Amino acid sequence: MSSRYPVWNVPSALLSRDDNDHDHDHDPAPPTDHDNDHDHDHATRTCDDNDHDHDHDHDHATDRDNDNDHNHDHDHDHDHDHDHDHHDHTHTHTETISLEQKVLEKNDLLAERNRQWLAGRGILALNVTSSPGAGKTTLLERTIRELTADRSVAVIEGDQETLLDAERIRAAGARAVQVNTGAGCHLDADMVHRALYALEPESGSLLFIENVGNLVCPAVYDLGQDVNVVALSVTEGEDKPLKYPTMFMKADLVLLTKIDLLVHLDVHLTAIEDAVARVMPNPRMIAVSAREGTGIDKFQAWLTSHQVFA
Ligand SMILES: Nc1nc2c(ncn2[C@@H]2O[C@H](COP(=O)(O)OP(=O)(O)O)[C@@H](O)[C@H]2O)c(=O)[nH]1
Ligand SMILES: [Mg+2]
Repeated sequence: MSSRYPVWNVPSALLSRDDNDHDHDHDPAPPTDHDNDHDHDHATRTCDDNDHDHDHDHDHATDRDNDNDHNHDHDHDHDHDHDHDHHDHTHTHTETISLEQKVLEKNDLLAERNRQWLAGRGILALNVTSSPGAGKTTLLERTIRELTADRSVAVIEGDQETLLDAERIRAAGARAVQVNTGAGCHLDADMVHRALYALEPESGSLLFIENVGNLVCPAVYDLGQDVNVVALSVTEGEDKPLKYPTMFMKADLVLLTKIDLLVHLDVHLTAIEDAVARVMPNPRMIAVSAREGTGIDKFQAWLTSHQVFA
């Protein structure tokens, strides 16, 4: 497998079968009716070129049948003296939008199936997003270690590369599976579906889905979660909610992390609260320090208030 393809770093101990061939022909994974061999789907994913090369290929095949579709793209002045690939210009704005809609519609369908499967088992799923390094994994480690509720915890770890976060979560005492997205900048519903197959979270458990560190792409990909938690660290400054409003608009909770560092920064808590309140429809923010333990009890109380039972 080429390195640009995603690596499904599923530890064999967590697999319910001996092989890694995910046929999806039995529970516990949510049912889907799509082709489950998705390696090709996730190749060359980037934030701009969202996904699903097979869809592109199909569109290009159609274009080759009717080249006249794109003549207008080549009518521009060619005075410039550098070479470039004219083929790039064949993607019209309209085509890009309709492809994105198709991808998102397919994702939404799979996400809804994940949601129903999780709800049927009384599993509360939380999509945890943030910029890289805001402190998501550290917070989850501390939350797992101090969990007072009588619920088991399972974690899906999303990163472009490495198994590091899943290893940290297991060391903290919870089950974890790592999903490596390769060039991709977010998890999607199919990745979560496949991770659920490997993880087999217990009925009634808490499922944290730590998304790829990024405040943009993960905001538009539904995974089937019940709630969205955004971690925002004080080291990111006061303006991130205003600059990346989509993520905060969809958040059920903002965890303001690393507040032990506030004393070292020229950043004011009230300014962050104000920015969050301006973009979040029902502002709810808990200030935490995973290093010192501040606010972890409040986060636990918030989790308890969101418990769902089968
Ligand atoms: N001072 C301080 N550092 C923290 C805190 N939480 C996380 N960090 C540090 O921030 C860095 C990134 O944390 P990590 O949990 O890996 O972030 P993630 O990328 O969002 O999962 C690490 O060096 C952590 O030790 C905190 O509450 N206080
Ligand atoms: Mg992490």
